[in-house]
Parts: sequence; C-alpha cells; structure tokens
Amino acid sequence: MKVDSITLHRIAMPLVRPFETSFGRETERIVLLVHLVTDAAEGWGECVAGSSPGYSSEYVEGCAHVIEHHLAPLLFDAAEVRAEDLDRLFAPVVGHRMAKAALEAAVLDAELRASGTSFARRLGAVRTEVDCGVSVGISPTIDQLLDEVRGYVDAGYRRIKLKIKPGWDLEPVRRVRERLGPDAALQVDANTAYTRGDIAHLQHLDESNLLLIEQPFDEEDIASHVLLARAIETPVCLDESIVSVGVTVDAIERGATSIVNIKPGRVGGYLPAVAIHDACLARGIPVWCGGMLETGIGRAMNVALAALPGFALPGDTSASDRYYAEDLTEPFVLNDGRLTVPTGPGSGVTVRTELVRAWAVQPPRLLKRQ
Ligand code: NPG
Repeated sequence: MKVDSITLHRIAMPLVRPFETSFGRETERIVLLVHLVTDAAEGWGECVAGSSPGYSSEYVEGCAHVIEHHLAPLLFDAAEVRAEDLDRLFAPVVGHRMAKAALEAAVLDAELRASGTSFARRLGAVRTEVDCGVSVGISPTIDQLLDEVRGYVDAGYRRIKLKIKPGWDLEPVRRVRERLGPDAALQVDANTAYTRGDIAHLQHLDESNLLLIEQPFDEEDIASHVLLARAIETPVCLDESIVSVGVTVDAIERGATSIVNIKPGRVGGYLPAVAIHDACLARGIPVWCGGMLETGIGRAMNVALAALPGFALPGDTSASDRYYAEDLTEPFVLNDGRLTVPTGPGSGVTVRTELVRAWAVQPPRLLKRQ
C-alpha cells in the first residue's frame, strides 16, 4: 500500500457532562483525527492526546506537529506501507506514541478495509461482545457522585471506576461501596496524584474491597508502586507507566503491577497493544482496555481489542452516550452491560464526515506525497 495523502482534522465534541480527574476538568473533547488515502483504500485514525499535556507529555498540537513534520514524511517516502512495519518505519522518531498510534490506526483501517477483514479478526479477538465498565469523574459533592453512579448502575455497567485524588478518596469510595453493596465491581484511579508518603493513607482503601487501584504514583516511579503493592491487599494496576512491552515486563517482574491497563494510544498503537497483551497473558497477568474519551472511531477499535483472551476485566469501553450526545460514527449502545464487537471491514464503523466538518475548530490540514 502507498500513502497518497493524510488529512489532519481538529474537532471539538461537547461532553454530556464535565469530566474531572486529578489533573484537570474537561467540558469538551478536542480530538485530532487522521484521514489517510492510499492506493488501496481509505482509513481513519483517532489521536487520544488531550488538548494540554496533563495526562502525558503529548497533546493535540504537539501530535499534529510531529505527524506533519516527522511521521508523515516517513510514510510518504516508504515504497510499501504495512501496519506491521510501522514500528520500524517510525523508529527514527523517539517517543510520540500517541501520534504514532493515530497513524497506525488509520493505516490498519485502510489495510483491513482493502482486504475485507475486521479489526477484531486481525487483532485476534475471541469474543463477539465485551463487558463494559464506566469511569466516574471527581464530583462536586458525594451526593452528586452517588447519583451519577446510580445512573450508570441502572444503565447496566458491569464495573464502576472512581477517580480519586488527595482530599477525594477514602470517604467517597467508602460511600459508593456502601451504596453498591459488597459484591459490585468497584475500582479507583488516581492518575499519579499521590506520592510514596501516602502509602499508609492508601492502605485504608483495603476496607472498600476494590478490584484494583490504578496508577497512584508518577509514571516513572515504578519503585513506589512496588512498595505500595507490598503494603496493600488491593491489587495495584499501572496505566501511565505502561508504554512498552519492556516496561510492562519489568513492572510485572518487580511486583509493581498485578493487573495492567492497556491503552493503544499510550503504547504506540494496536499492534504494540496486542504485544503487551501477549506478554501479560504469558505471565498470567490480567489486562483490561483503558479509554481516553474516544469517539466512535477509537471506541470501535478498542472494543475489538478488548475481545482478546487476556482482557479478563471490564474495560473503560463505555457506550457513546456516556460522553457524547451524538457520536462521530454510528453510536455504541450498551446491551446488558456489554458492547458488540464490530465485524465489518476495518474499524467496522462509518465516519460521519458532515460532523467532522461541522465540529471543526480549524481548517483541515492536507499533507500530500510529493
Ligand atoms: O471511558 O474513555 C473513557 C475514559 C476513561 O477515565 C478514563 N480515562 O486516566 O484513564 C484515564 C482517563 C483519561 C481520560 C485520561 C482522558 C486521559 C484523558
């Protein structure tokens, strides 16, 4: 396959309710989309970077820049582009995994549409539907949190994840556990908001009988996660730290993580995500699919990934209406707490290009092979 052009679209999608984490509050999602035209088929990819570098060092404008000036030229110069070669093709560019992942998704989408194969089949899915969890942001009050959680439970979500930060942790978690009852699947996500001095405090989370605690410490601080894992009954799960197979295996072997959150955007794409899945499966470490408020494009691909055998826990693969009144593709709708894995060629969903135009925050940027 030869890549003829890449168009970068920046769109703004209003969120149905603000989403607050320990690193900030979003009321709309600015999304960078990649539309690839090749001699075989077209493909779409979505970049999960946020509008500012709060979750990771990557952000929308940085990704657009690195795609335009560093990654796109590598694609245009390649005699033959195949998704499985991208790791090597992009190797001259260090890091920038979210930018690489957006292009990888578009290349995979085009390649699979050309061959009539679904993402699920290509990645190795073994299920036709996946169990869904939901991530609940930090609320202004505990009562509002309880109301929001009740809405998701009523909608059928099979697992609740609460965002926590210092000052918003033991009490809201305890109250939600009390409301949900002892058997409901409940976990927490700290998005790096704590330090190792908080270990004694975090030990009290054991009283709420959680599935896991996600990424309490800095992404580069594997050692503090090891200390916490030794001090707490609740399983420790890494998210931000997990950027490659090497880091994942290291973190597992050191005892820093006993469950792994896999986000394709954070690890450089769907094929690297499958490699991390395989490494975890071989070591008996369960994984689950994280979410980054994806539109239907990324959601379709994530649902396919979450259907692989090692994805033993419900992911942050929520229905479209968890975030968006209207999605960029046909919406993903929860059915008994599950989403159906798309089976059509490529992502299996169709991008509503009229919405891409209507929601644009900048004119599209067209890059062409010289
Ligand atoms: O359901 O898509 C979703 C979002 C799940 O909580 C979620 N994502 O830290 O995992 C996270 C968090 C996040 C969202 C991080 C957006 C960065 C950006």
